[in-house]
Amino acid sequence: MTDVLTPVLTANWADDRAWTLDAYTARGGYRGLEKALTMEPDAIIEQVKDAGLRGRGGAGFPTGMKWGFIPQDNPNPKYLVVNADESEPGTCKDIPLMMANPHVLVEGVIIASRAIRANTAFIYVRGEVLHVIRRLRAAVREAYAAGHLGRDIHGTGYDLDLIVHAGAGAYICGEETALLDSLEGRRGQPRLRPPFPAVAGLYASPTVVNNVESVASVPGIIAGGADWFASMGTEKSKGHGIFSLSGHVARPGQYEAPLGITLRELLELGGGMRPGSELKFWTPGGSSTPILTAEHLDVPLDFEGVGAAGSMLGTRALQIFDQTTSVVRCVLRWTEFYKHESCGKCTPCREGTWWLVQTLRRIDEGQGQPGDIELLLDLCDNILGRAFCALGDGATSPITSAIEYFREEFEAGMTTPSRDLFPPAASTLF
Ligand code: L3W
Repeated sequence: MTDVLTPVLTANWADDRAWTLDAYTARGGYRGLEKALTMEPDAIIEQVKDAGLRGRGGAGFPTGMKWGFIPQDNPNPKYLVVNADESEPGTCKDIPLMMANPHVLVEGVIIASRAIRANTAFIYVRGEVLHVIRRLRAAVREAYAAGHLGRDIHGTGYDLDLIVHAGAGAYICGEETALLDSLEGRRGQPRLRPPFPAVAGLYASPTVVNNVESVASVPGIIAGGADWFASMGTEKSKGHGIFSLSGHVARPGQYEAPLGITLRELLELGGGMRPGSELKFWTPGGSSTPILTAEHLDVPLDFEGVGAAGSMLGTRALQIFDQTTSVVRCVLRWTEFYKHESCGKCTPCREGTWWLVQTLRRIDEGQGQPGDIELLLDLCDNILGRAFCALGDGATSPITSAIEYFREEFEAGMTTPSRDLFPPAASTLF
């Protein structure tokens, strides 16, 4: 596996006013669109399939295949919806990408919309990130003024309107069907799948929902070719991806690298652990993915490699924790988040996350009761696969994996508060 960075989406982040149309175009931006406008929509889909692009929002579903599911014989309008509701704990790639390089997303939206024959597209952004919303809207205005959006784009007869929609700040709205409910003006709660959005999505019409980074990867594929994209990464996990290093590392930040790079290699690029810090545990893709430990430093960070290690690549949000961190307290914090964000639609998630917090809290306070570890595992077992959407499953991942690797810390919580074992003052994170 190569150890070099592959800056594509991040290449211009340090440029002067990188977010403007002029700066983006000066670096070759909108060349992919120029090419895509000369291609048949199906040829665009084929190129994305050939590139092997897989969804960058967590699940890794093949992007071109998803576009190919859009039934073109359905008389309803087709829609593209970009999921920009980034909120998985530790995940911080889409927001900096949209701030620094909004036009690569806008360009990707136009190409993807043309491929699926949509005339209306939406970017659904977290309501809290006002600065991102303003920046995206400014980029969209510039794109309209340049003729990249609107009626008869560059004389091709293709029309596209792009709307930047602000959500109201709920983690559940990052779940694709809850997002669609919210976009329709209702309270965001997940819908039963199937039907998948590709068949019946926004306003019951065929809809592609893609993550920001997935869509932003498309201009490069069209301009550079499927072979160029597929030359990076591994056999089944192709291309470049943004890896977000946070926590006890010397230089936290975004590192764009081929899929399949390892945490060991990324840590080298990020200056290693902080002085005095030793790696204790980490998440490969945000808190919904089972934690891993120092044993897993050489696991290839691709969908297959992380899966074989018992976790998920997820959003490549690598949260790094050292020996001063209480795994119990950390898992409690995450579980409080899931309890707070549970939409309440299904009982296993709504009630289960509440019980998980109660149980974890007493272990954290050194007041755990005999059988509490088994109780936690039983609660997780009753949520996993029984919740309405992935939020419930995700909430169990840090708990079951933390018990697998650090059971003794949970056992210690029968008598000793984790603040005594891991004094908060000793940690730079909590
Ligand atoms: C048509 C079929 N479409 C699947 C589509 C489906 C969706 C995509 C993936 O959860 C994960 C979750 C989080 N016909 C289809 C089909 N599709 N079969 O493919 O679907 P799925 O169900 O595998 O996953 P999901 O519901 O999209 C995403 C995990 O990602 N995650 C969350 C990250 C959070 C963020 C954020 O804050 N931005 O991304 C991190 O690990 O737990 O497991 O489009 O419609 N037969």
